[in-house]
Amino acid sequence: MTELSRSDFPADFTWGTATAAYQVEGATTEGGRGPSVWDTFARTPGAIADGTTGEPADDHYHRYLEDVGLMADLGVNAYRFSISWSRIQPDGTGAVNPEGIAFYRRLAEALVAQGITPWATLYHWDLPQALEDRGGWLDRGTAEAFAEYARLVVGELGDVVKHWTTLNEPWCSAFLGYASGEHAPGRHVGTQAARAAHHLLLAHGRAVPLIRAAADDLQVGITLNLYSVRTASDSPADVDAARRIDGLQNRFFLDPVLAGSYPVDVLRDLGEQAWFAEHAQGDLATIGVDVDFLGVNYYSRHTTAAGTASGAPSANPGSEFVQMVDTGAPRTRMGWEVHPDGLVDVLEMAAARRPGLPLLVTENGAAYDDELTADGVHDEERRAYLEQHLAACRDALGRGVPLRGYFLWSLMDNFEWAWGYTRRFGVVHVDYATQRRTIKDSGRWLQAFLSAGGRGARSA
Ligand code: IFM
Repeated sequence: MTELSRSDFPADFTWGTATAAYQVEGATTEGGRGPSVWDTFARTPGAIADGTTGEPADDHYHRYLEDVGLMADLGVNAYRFSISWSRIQPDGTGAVNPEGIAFYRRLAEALVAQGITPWATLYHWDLPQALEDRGGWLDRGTAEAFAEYARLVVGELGDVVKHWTTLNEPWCSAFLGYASGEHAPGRHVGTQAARAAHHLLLAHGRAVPLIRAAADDLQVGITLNLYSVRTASDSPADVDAARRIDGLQNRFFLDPVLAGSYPVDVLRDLGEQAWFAEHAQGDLATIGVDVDFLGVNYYSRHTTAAGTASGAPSANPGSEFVQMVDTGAPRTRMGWEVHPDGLVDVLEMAAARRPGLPLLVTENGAAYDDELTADGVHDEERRAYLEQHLAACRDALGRGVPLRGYFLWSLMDNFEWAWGYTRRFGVVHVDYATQRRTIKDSGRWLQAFLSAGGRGARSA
């Protein structure tokens, strides 16, 4: 890898860190916040590896000024955070809770004061529990409720927050939430989880025009988690396994959002053709609404071979037809293989769908165990992961991909969903007993990388 420099990237490149509300905020019963599906799920015995919840997480709700200070210290020019729907509408519908809005206004204004551009995500998996009680994402009405929530939030904050993402990783919301049940709300409806995915995408499509109507200088997009998928061999069975995974993981979301259609082969794999013909086809124009950017979250590559068809179904309905092949690549503490080239693959995959559409890596990062010593927090593997993936971003730019920014996951260690606090992704270490923050070696490396060649402009 040739030496990496900030000057390899455009001067107006967005350099950010990312978090999500339930993973960092804590204060789950303060400020008028109502319960979300994650509050309920995390209290379910056995749901979370270490038996913890998002309380108090990083106490970001109270410590956001310190955290904004850390971002300024790192030298980033953007912060991607999410808004907790149940802070804004405690039961998912009705009037805005002024205390919820006030928190996000304080946060956004503190960011702007430091020259850090706020990038808000409206939905990062924490559905108000009251909406789940009415069917959650399996109910079409949730899409309408989301559109109204989006309209209200952007109407309140659109003067200070100019960059809006509707959804984060709808694949996870739908398939981890409603098929495998590894995530809230922990349901197991099998292939019908695809209907939840459709309602999520409909929510996105309904919200975009309402967001745009709030002000004429807003940028709006959606974030998808994409995987580079390789077949283990050219055998027809292995190639078909790759088709299945690429279909459900990537094309099932990219195609409706960017190309106006659902992939027919995936609907066939799922046995959901009839439901989609009756309930979804008419929504494709709504879902395919123009966006200003696409956010891409990338962590790993899948190398796939044909399965035995007798394996246990998992998050991917139909995954019994697929086996994941161990390529021998190093793995992170999540068990995810490290393949920086896969980031180029997914960016090119997205760029091919709608040429010219600005792309941002809205998440990329790695969980590793840190080494704590008297002189700091050492995490060479995370630093190397970051450097390798930034090099992949540079390669993607060199190949003509319209990449406009990179957000590192994550600013700081936080509640890693079903893994609780047992997995650390931060470039800032959090001592959960004291809430003390310490910039890790990876964060120091990022700081040095960003400061060489100047701080750069606030992101456009
Ligand atoms: O922590 C999550 C984040 O909330 C969504 N994308 C993947 C991250 C790591 O698992």
